[in-house]
Amino acid sequence: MDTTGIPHRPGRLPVIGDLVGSNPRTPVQDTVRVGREVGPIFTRKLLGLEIVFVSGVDLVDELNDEARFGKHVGLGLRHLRALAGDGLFTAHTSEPNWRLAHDILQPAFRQEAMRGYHPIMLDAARELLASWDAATGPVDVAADMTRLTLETIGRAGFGYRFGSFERTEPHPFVTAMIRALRYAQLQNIRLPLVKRLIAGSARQNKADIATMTDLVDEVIEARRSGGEPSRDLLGLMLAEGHPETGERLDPVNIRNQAITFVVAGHETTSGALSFALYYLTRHPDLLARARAEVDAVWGDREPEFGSVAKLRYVRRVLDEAMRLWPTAPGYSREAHEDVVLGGRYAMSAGDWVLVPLPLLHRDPAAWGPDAETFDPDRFDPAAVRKRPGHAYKPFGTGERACIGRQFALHEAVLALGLVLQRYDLEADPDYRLEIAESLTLKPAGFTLTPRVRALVPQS
Ligand code: MNH
Repeated sequence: MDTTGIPHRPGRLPVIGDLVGSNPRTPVQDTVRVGREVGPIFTRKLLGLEIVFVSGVDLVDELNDEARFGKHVGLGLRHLRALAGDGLFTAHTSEPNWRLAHDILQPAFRQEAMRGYHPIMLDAARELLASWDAATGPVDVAADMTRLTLETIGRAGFGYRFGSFERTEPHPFVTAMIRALRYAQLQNIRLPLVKRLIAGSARQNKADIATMTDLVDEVIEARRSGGEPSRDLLGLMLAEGHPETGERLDPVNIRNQAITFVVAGHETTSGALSFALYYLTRHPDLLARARAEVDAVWGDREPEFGSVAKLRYVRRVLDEAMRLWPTAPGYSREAHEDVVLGGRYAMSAGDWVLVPLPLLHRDPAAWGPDAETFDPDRFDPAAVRKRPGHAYKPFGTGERACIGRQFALHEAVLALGLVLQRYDLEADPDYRLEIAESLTLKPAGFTLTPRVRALVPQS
């Protein structure tokens, strides 16, 4: 798009653009730094690639208008198509398979469907608790939350156990997935050095994708040939047609969806849990309040389905953690037609911009002067009503918003509640938040020492 008149950081150089001061390992955090200086709309130019970022709540409100804009599959997503094809996350809205799969899978993600996943989620959470019970020292929080969420989506989606808590080395699928995701991300970096690196690992990438598709194909085949029929995601995809037309998903698309759900369905939730635990241990008063709620609502019992949504404060803690560090840190919007954004910035049909969520979520216009402080009370219903609706979008927007939102929230509130119910948590007071960026964000090197509480109150 025509970027004249859109601010950028001072000191842009010919050819390399804003490359000085940007780190390929921390693109999101770099963008946050730049946006604080020159937002609410700005560009960053890295070598030949100039990206427009829109982070102010009023402009984002316009971008979220589904009549004029829609999801853009570009940048972070385009190269993931090698892995996830026309799966829901990476499909173009114009591909018929997007709506077909969306309509077939939607029922599996309604709030009511969570009742069926609840015992499976509990089962995975019990493994986390068992491993923390046995821990004799600090545990790596992000690693263990990732074990938990991977087990949850594997079982709830496909009846498959990755065995994350029994392994010291990650499951081969996970190793392949992490490498393939990194490979896809590197494709966006135009440095000659990086290009050579990618060229050198093309064969490995092919093998990694094969590792993933082979496992998925095996699981599907086992189910097809006489496995127990089940109403999990896989069962639904194999058995159900479109609610109106009866049309079915084709086998390649089912495979793409399976890979999509594993990839999209665990790292984000894991990061959200990890950031929530980080902030709670930094704010003992808030931790005490969250735990008091768990004790009051659950007592010492294992929670049944209906009692999870009753943890209102625990939910707000997660909401607030995802405000400061939205673990899926952005989404892209593409103009359907020629438009003028904010009365000033001309976009032609097909032009696209990126919404960096950590900046939107800290826009003082919506969040006030103390936007950087962690305060779950921002998500009291009364406070929410006072804010513009588009100030908080951790699950994206419109028809392409996250289909797994209810799933993630049920899983995360359940897990955080169980951890608070069972443990006193000791954090390293010297730990300084460091954020690892891949497709998602996570606190790096954050450990906790969990100790089973002396007395879990009866209720
Ligand atoms: Mn999820 C899309 C964030 C958990 C499956 N997810 C999105 C988008 C965001 C997002 C943002 C929109 C991206 C875009 O516009 O390009 N998702 C999250 C977060 C969590 C999360 C922050 C946890 C916290 N997501 C989950 C879980 C699942 C899942 C759990 C599956 C079980 N997400 C998806 C799928 C899509 C998606 C599938 C694509 C939906 C579509 O476009 O139709």
